[in-house]
Amino acid sequence: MLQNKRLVSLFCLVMIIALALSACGGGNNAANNEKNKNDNGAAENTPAPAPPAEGPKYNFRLAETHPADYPTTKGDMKFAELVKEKSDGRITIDVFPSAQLGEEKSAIEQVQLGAIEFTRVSSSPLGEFNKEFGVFSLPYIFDNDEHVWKFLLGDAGMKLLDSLESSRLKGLGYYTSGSRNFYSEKPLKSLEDLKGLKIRVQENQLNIAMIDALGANATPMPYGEVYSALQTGVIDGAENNYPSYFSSKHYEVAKNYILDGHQRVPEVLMMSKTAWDKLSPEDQAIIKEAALESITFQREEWAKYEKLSEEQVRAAGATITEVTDVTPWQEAVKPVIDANRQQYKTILDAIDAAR
Ligand code: GTR
Repeated sequence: MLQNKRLVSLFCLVMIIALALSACGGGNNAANNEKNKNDNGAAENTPAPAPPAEGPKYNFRLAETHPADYPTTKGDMKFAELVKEKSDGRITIDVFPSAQLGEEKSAIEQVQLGAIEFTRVSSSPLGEFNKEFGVFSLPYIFDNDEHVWKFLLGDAGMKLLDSLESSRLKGLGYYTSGSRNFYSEKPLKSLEDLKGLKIRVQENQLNIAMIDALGANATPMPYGEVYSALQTGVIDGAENNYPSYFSSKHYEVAKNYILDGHQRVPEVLMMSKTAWDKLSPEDQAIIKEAALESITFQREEWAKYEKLSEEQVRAAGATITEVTDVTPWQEAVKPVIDANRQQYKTILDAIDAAR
Protein backbone atom coordinates (compact mmCIF):
# COMPACT_ATOMS: atom_id res chain seq x y z
CA MET A 1 0.00 0.00 0.00
CA LEU A 2 2.72 2.37 1.11
CA GLN A 3 4.74 1.28 -1.89
CA ASN A 4 1.80 2.14 -4.23
CA LYS A 5 1.36 5.57 -2.67
CA ARG A 6 5.05 6.30 -3.18
CA LEU A 7 4.79 5.25 -6.81
CA VAL A 8 1.76 7.55 -7.35
CA SER A 9 3.59 10.49 -5.72
CA LEU A 10 6.65 9.86 -7.86
CA PHE A 11 4.52 9.70 -11.00
CA CYS A 12 2.81 13.00 -10.09
CA LEU A 13 6.17 14.67 -9.49
CA VAL A 14 7.48 13.54 -12.88
CA MET A 15 4.31 14.86 -14.57
CA ILE A 16 4.59 18.24 -12.82
CA ILE A 17 8.23 18.62 -13.88
CA ALA A 18 7.40 17.61 -17.47
CA LEU A 19 4.55 20.15 -17.62
CA ALA A 20 6.69 22.91 -16.12
CA LEU A 21 9.46 22.26 -18.64
CA SER A 22 7.13 22.35 -21.63
CA ALA A 23 5.56 25.61 -20.39
CA CYS A 24 9.00 27.25 -20.09
CA GLY A 25 10.07 26.13 -23.54
CA GLY A 26 7.01 27.52 -25.29
CA GLY A 27 6.34 30.65 -23.33
CA ASN A 28 9.43 32.82 -23.51
CA ASN A 29 8.08 35.31 -26.02
CA ALA A 30 4.87 36.64 -27.44
CA ALA A 31 5.62 35.29 -30.88
CA ASN A 32 6.02 31.75 -29.54
CA ASN A 33 2.78 32.07 -27.59
CA GLU A 34 1.11 33.16 -30.75
CA LYS A 35 2.61 30.23 -32.63
CA ASN A 36 1.51 27.72 -29.96
CA LYS A 37 -2.00 29.09 -30.07
CA ASN A 38 -2.09 28.48 -33.80
CA ASP A 39 -0.60 25.01 -33.50
CA ASN A 40 -3.19 24.11 -30.88
CA GLY A 41 -5.94 25.77 -32.88
CA ALA A 42 -4.99 23.83 -35.98
CA ALA A 43 -5.02 20.56 -34.04
CA GLU A 44 -8.50 21.25 -32.63
CA ASN A 45 -10.18 22.52 -35.79
CA THR A 46 -10.05 20.13 -38.69
CA PRO A 47 -9.75 20.60 -41.60
CA ALA A 48 -6.59 22.65 -40.94
CA PRO A 49 -6.22 25.98 -42.76
CA ALA A 50 -3.36 26.44 -45.25
CA PRO A 51 -0.07 25.95 -43.39
CA PRO A 52 1.31 29.25 -42.07
CA ALA A 53 4.50 30.62 -43.62
CA GLU A 54 7.64 29.38 -41.91
CA GLY A 55 8.88 31.32 -38.89
CA PRO A 56 7.46 33.08 -35.86
CA LYS A 57 4.43 35.37 -36.01
CA TYR A 58 4.44 38.92 -34.70
CA ASN A 59 1.86 41.63 -34.24
CA PHE A 60 3.52 45.00 -33.65
CA ARG A 61 2.29 48.54 -32.96
CA LEU A 62 3.39 51.78 -34.61
CA ALA A 63 2.78 55.18 -33.00
CA GLU A 64 2.05 58.13 -35.32
CA THR A 65 1.15 61.72 -34.41
CA HIS A 66 -0.72 62.64 -37.57
CA PRO A 67 -4.22 61.58 -38.67
CA ALA A 68 -4.83 58.68 -41.08
CA ASP A 69 -4.91 60.77 -44.28
CA TYR A 70 -1.58 62.55 -43.60
CA PRO A 71 1.40 61.56 -45.82
CA THR A 72 3.56 60.22 -42.97
CA THR A 73 0.70 57.98 -41.81
CA LYS A 74 0.20 56.81 -45.37
CA GLY A 75 3.94 56.02 -45.47
CA ASP A 76 3.62 54.03 -42.20
CA MET A 77 0.71 52.09 -43.66
CA LYS A 78 2.60 51.35 -46.85
CA PHE A 79 5.50 50.14 -44.71
CA ALA A 80 3.16 47.84 -42.73
CA GLU A 81 1.64 46.53 -45.95
CA LEU A 82 5.07 45.75 -47.43
CA VAL A 83 6.21 43.98 -44.24
CA LYS A 84 3.07 41.83 -44.27
CA GLU A 85 3.55 40.99 -47.93
CA LYS A 86 7.25 40.16 -47.63
CA SER A 87 6.69 37.98 -44.55
CA ASP A 88 3.73 36.13 -46.11
CA GLY A 89 1.46 37.51 -43.44
CA ARG A 90 3.64 36.46 -40.48
CA ILE A 91 4.52 40.01 -39.40
CA THR A 92 1.68 42.49 -39.00
CA ILE A 93 1.99 46.09 -37.85
CA ASP A 94 -1.00 48.07 -36.61
CA VAL A 95 -0.62 51.81 -37.18
CA PHE A 96 -2.11 54.01 -34.42
CA PRO A 97 -2.60 57.53 -35.88
CA SER A 98 -3.51 60.84 -34.21
CA ALA A 99 -1.19 60.40 -31.20
CA GLN A 100 -3.40 57.67 -29.78
CA LEU A 101 -0.34 56.09 -28.17
CA GLY A 102 1.01 59.43 -26.92
CA GLU A 103 2.70 62.60 -28.18
CA GLU A 104 6.08 62.23 -29.90
CA LYS A 105 8.34 62.55 -26.86
CA SER A 106 6.37 59.90 -25.00
CA ALA A 107 6.24 57.67 -28.11
CA ILE A 108 10.05 57.79 -28.37
CA GLU A 109 10.40 56.87 -24.68
CA GLN A 110 8.00 53.96 -25.07
CA VAL A 111 9.85 52.71 -28.14
CA GLN A 112 13.16 52.94 -26.24
CA LEU A 113 11.65 50.77 -23.51
CA GLY A 114 10.16 48.33 -26.02
CA ALA A 115 6.58 49.02 -24.84
CA ILE A 116 5.75 50.11 -28.43
CA GLU A 117 7.74 48.51 -31.26
CA PHE A 118 7.64 51.26 -33.92
CA THR A 119 7.13 54.97 -34.28
CA ARG A 120 7.45 57.69 -36.88
CA VAL A 121 8.61 60.97 -35.39
CA SER A 122 10.21 64.23 -36.40
CA SER A 123 14.02 64.54 -36.07
CA SER A 124 13.55 67.58 -33.87
CA PRO A 125 12.18 65.90 -30.70
CA LEU A 126 14.42 62.93 -31.55
CA GLY A 127 17.38 65.29 -31.16
CA GLU A 128 16.75 65.35 -27.42
CA PHE A 129 17.35 61.58 -27.29
CA ASN A 130 20.23 61.45 -29.76
CA LYS A 131 22.27 64.65 -30.01
CA GLU A 132 23.31 64.01 -33.63
CA PHE A 133 19.71 64.46 -34.79
CA GLY A 134 19.73 67.98 -33.39
CA VAL A 135 21.56 69.01 -36.55
CA PHE A 136 18.25 69.22 -38.44
CA SER A 137 17.00 71.88 -36.06
CA LEU A 138 19.80 74.21 -37.16
CA PRO A 139 18.16 76.81 -39.43
CA TYR A 140 18.79 77.31 -43.16
CA ILE A 141 21.33 74.48 -43.54
CA PHE A 142 19.64 73.01 -46.63
CA ASP A 143 18.98 74.78 -49.94
CA ASN A 144 16.01 72.70 -51.07
CA ASP A 145 14.38 69.28 -50.94
CA GLU A 146 16.83 67.80 -53.44
CA HIS A 147 19.71 68.84 -51.23
CA VAL A 148 18.08 67.22 -48.17
CA TRP A 149 17.55 63.91 -49.97
CA LYS A 150 21.01 63.82 -51.47
CA PHE A 151 22.33 64.01 -47.91
CA LEU A 152 19.80 61.62 -46.33
CA LEU A 153 20.24 58.83 -48.86
CA GLY A 154 24.02 59.21 -48.97
CA ASP A 155 26.52 57.49 -46.66
CA ALA A 156 26.42 60.21 -44.00
CA GLY A 157 22.62 60.17 -43.83
CA MET A 158 22.52 56.39 -43.47
CA LYS A 159 25.31 56.46 -40.86
CA LEU A 160 23.30 59.00 -38.91
CA LEU A 161 20.30 56.65 -38.94
CA ASP A 162 22.53 53.86 -37.61
CA SER A 163 23.76 56.10 -34.79
CA LEU A 164 20.30 55.74 -33.21
CA GLU A 165 21.38 52.30 -31.96
CA SER A 166 23.31 54.00 -29.16
CA SER A 167 19.95 55.44 -28.01
CA ARG A 168 18.24 52.02 -27.93
CA LEU A 169 16.48 52.77 -31.22
CA LYS A 170 16.82 51.23 -34.64
CA GLY A 171 16.54 53.82 -37.42
CA LEU A 172 14.82 52.33 -40.47
CA GLY A 173 14.36 55.19 -42.90
CA TYR A 174 13.56 58.85 -43.45
CA TYR A 175 10.35 60.43 -44.71
CA THR A 176 10.04 63.91 -46.11
CA SER A 177 8.52 66.89 -44.30
CA GLY A 178 9.06 69.84 -46.65
CA SER A 179 10.10 73.11 -45.04
CA ARG A 180 8.88 74.91 -41.95
CA ASN A 181 7.49 78.47 -41.92
CA PHE A 182 6.15 80.81 -39.25
CA TYR A 183 2.49 81.63 -38.69
CA SER A 184 0.48 83.86 -36.41
CA GLU A 185 -2.88 85.56 -36.10
CA LYS A 186 -0.85 88.80 -35.97
CA PRO A 187 0.41 90.20 -39.30
CA LEU A 188 3.61 88.48 -40.49
CA LYS A 189 5.08 90.28 -43.47
CA SER A 190 8.73 90.43 -42.48
CA LEU A 191 11.31 89.39 -39.89
CA GLU A 192 10.47 92.58 -37.97
CA ASP A 193 6.92 91.32 -37.37
CA LEU A 194 8.24 88.29 -35.53
CA LYS A 195 9.92 90.41 -32.85
CA GLY A 196 8.53 89.86 -29.36
CA LEU A 197 6.01 87.21 -30.42
CA LYS A 198 5.57 84.06 -28.34
CA ILE A 199 6.21 81.21 -30.76
CA ARG A 200 5.55 77.55 -30.08
CA VAL A 201 8.44 75.29 -31.14
CA GLN A 202 9.07 71.53 -31.24
CA GLU A 203 10.69 70.22 -28.08
CA ASN A 204 14.38 70.70 -28.81
CA GLN A 205 16.84 73.14 -27.19
CA LEU A 206 18.18 74.36 -30.54
CA ASN A 207 14.75 75.67 -31.47
CA ILE A 208 14.79 77.90 -28.43
CA ALA A 209 18.15 79.34 -29.50
CA MET A 210 16.86 79.89 -33.04
CA ILE A 211 13.73 81.74 -31.88
CA ASP A 212 15.78 83.90 -29.48
CA ALA A 213 18.12 84.82 -32.32
CA LEU A 214 15.12 85.86 -34.44
CA GLY A 215 13.97 88.20 -31.66
CA ALA A 216 10.91 86.19 -30.57
CA ASN A 217 10.20 84.09 -27.46
CA ALA A 218 10.12 80.31 -27.72
CA THR A 219 7.51 78.12 -26.03
CA PRO A 220 8.24 74.41 -26.52
CA MET A 221 5.10 72.26 -26.29
CA PRO A 222 3.68 69.03 -27.76
CA TYR A 223 2.03 69.29 -31.17
CA GLY A 224 -1.42 68.29 -29.91
CA GLU A 225 -1.62 71.30 -27.60
CA VAL A 226 -0.83 73.97 -30.18
CA TYR A 227 -4.34 74.61 -31.57
CA SER A 228 -5.87 75.54 -28.23
CA ALA A 229 -2.76 77.48 -27.19
CA LEU A 230 -3.15 79.60 -30.34
CA GLN A 231 -6.87 79.95 -29.80
CA THR A 232 -6.59 81.07 -26.19
CA GLY A 233 -3.63 83.36 -26.84
CA VAL A 234 -1.17 81.38 -24.68
CA ILE A 235 1.09 81.70 -27.73
CA ASP A 236 1.05 84.19 -30.61
CA GLY A 237 2.22 81.81 -33.26
CA ALA A 238 3.92 78.61 -34.26
CA GLU A 239 5.81 77.21 -37.24
CA ASN A 240 5.37 74.21 -39.46
CA ASN A 241 5.16 72.95 -43.04
CA TYR A 242 2.07 73.42 -45.24
CA PRO A 243 0.65 69.92 -44.57
CA SER A 244 0.78 70.30 -40.77
CA TYR A 245 -0.45 73.91 -40.90
CA PHE A 246 -3.43 72.63 -42.86
CA SER A 247 -4.19 69.25 -41.26
CA SER A 248 -3.94 70.59 -37.68
CA LYS A 249 -6.30 73.46 -38.68
CA HIS A 250 -3.86 75.96 -37.16
CA TYR A 251 -4.64 78.23 -40.13
CA GLU A 252 -8.08 78.79 -38.58
CA VAL A 253 -6.51 80.51 -35.56
CA ALA A 254 -3.29 81.85 -37.11
CA LYS A 255 -4.06 83.01 -40.62
CA ASN A 256 -0.77 84.76 -41.51
CA TYR A 257 1.83 82.40 -42.94
CA ILE A 258 5.28 83.61 -43.96
CA LEU A 259 7.38 81.37 -46.19
CA ASP A 260 10.86 81.82 -44.71
CA GLY A 261 11.61 78.06 -44.88
CA HIS A 262 13.85 78.11 -41.79
CA GLN A 263 14.09 74.34 -41.30
CA ARG A 264 13.80 71.10 -43.22
CA VAL A 265 13.40 68.52 -40.49
CA PRO A 266 13.22 64.95 -41.82
CA GLU A 267 10.77 62.47 -40.38
CA VAL A 268 12.24 59.23 -39.04
CA LEU A 269 10.71 55.76 -39.07
CA MET A 270 12.22 53.65 -36.33
CA MET A 271 11.92 50.52 -34.24
CA SER A 272 12.67 49.61 -30.65
CA LYS A 273 16.21 48.20 -30.51
CA THR A 274 15.00 45.62 -27.98
CA ALA A 275 12.33 44.34 -30.40
CA TRP A 276 14.76 44.50 -33.33
CA ASP A 277 17.35 42.37 -31.50
CA LYS A 278 14.80 39.60 -30.99
CA LEU A 279 14.20 39.23 -34.74
CA SER A 280 16.02 36.77 -36.98
CA PRO A 281 18.40 38.33 -39.55
CA GLU A 282 15.85 37.39 -42.25
CA ASP A 283 13.03 39.27 -40.50
CA GLN A 284 15.32 42.23 -39.85
CA ALA A 285 16.05 42.34 -43.59
CA ILE A 286 12.31 42.28 -44.39
CA ILE A 287 11.69 45.24 -42.07
CA LYS A 288 14.62 47.25 -43.34
CA GLU A 289 13.75 46.64 -47.00
CA ALA A 290 10.08 47.51 -46.47
CA ALA A 291 11.03 50.76 -44.71
CA LEU A 292 13.34 51.85 -47.51
CA GLU A 293 10.78 50.90 -50.17
CA SER A 294 8.03 52.91 -48.47
CA ILE A 295 10.06 56.14 -48.82
CA THR A 296 9.24 56.73 -52.50
CA PHE A 297 5.54 56.25 -51.81
CA GLN A 298 5.64 58.66 -48.85
CA ARG A 299 7.40 61.32 -50.93
CA GLU A 300 4.79 61.04 -53.69
CA GLU A 301 1.97 61.31 -51.17
CA TRP A 302 3.73 64.30 -49.65
CA ALA A 303 3.97 66.17 -52.95
CA LYS A 304 0.22 65.73 -53.54
CA TYR A 305 -0.80 66.66 -50.00
CA GLU A 306 1.51 69.68 -49.86
CA LYS A 307 -0.15 71.09 -52.97
CA LEU A 308 -3.62 70.35 -51.61
CA SER A 309 -2.75 71.98 -48.26
CA GLU A 310 -1.58 75.17 -49.92
CA GLU A 311 -4.76 75.35 -52.02
CA GLN A 312 -6.97 74.68 -49.01
CA VAL A 313 -5.41 77.25 -46.68
CA ARG A 314 -5.45 79.89 -49.41
CA ALA A 315 -9.11 79.09 -50.14
CA ALA A 316 -9.86 79.42 -46.41
CA GLY A 317 -8.47 82.96 -46.46
CA ALA A 318 -4.94 82.56 -45.07
CA THR A 319 -2.55 85.38 -46.01
CA ILE A 320 0.61 83.89 -47.49
CA THR A 321 3.75 86.02 -47.68
CA GLU A 322 6.73 84.97 -49.80
CA VAL A 323 10.20 85.92 -48.53
CA THR A 324 12.11 87.25 -51.51
CA ASP A 325 15.37 87.73 -49.64
CA VAL A 326 16.11 85.31 -46.84
CA THR A 327 19.54 86.84 -46.09
CA PRO A 328 18.45 88.94 -43.07
CA TRP A 329 16.89 85.84 -41.51
CA GLN A 330 20.04 83.82 -42.14
CA GLU A 331 22.22 86.56 -40.69
CA ALA A 332 20.07 86.77 -37.58
CA VAL A 333 20.54 83.06 -36.79
CA LYS A 334 24.23 82.89 -37.70
CA PRO A 335 25.28 82.97 -34.01
CA VAL A 336 23.27 79.76 -33.46
CA ILE A 337 25.08 78.01 -36.31
CA ASP A 338 28.45 79.34 -35.12
CA ALA A 339 27.85 78.18 -31.55
CA ASN A 340 27.03 74.65 -32.77
CA ARG A 341 29.35 74.27 -35.74
CA GLN A 342 32.02 72.43 -33.78
CA GLN A 343 29.61 69.92 -32.25
CA TYR A 344 28.03 69.09 -35.62
CA LYS A 345 31.13 69.58 -37.74
CA THR A 346 31.22 66.14 -39.41
CA ILE A 347 27.51 66.16 -40.30
CA LEU A 348 27.50 69.81 -41.39
CA ASP A 349 30.48 69.09 -43.66
CA ALA A 350 28.60 66.15 -45.18
CA ILE A 351 25.51 68.36 -45.63
CA ASP A 352 27.64 70.98 -47.38
CA ALA A 353 29.24 68.31 -49.55
CA ALA A 354 25.77 67.10 -50.66
CA ARG A 355 24.96 70.56 -52.04
C1 GTR B 1 5.28 68.06 -38.01
C2 GTR B 1 5.84 66.67 -37.81
C3 GTR B 1 5.27 66.07 -36.56
C4 GTR B 1 5.48 66.98 -35.37
C5 GTR B 1 5.04 68.38 -35.68
C6 GTR B 1 5.38 69.37 -34.57
O1 GTR B 1 5.82 68.63 -39.17
O2 GTR B 1 5.49 65.86 -38.90
O3 GTR B 1 5.84 64.81 -36.37
O4 GTR B 1 6.82 66.94 -34.96
O5 GTR B 1 5.62 68.84 -36.89
O6 GTR B 1 5.60 70.53 -34.89
O7 GTR B 1 5.38 68.98 -33.40
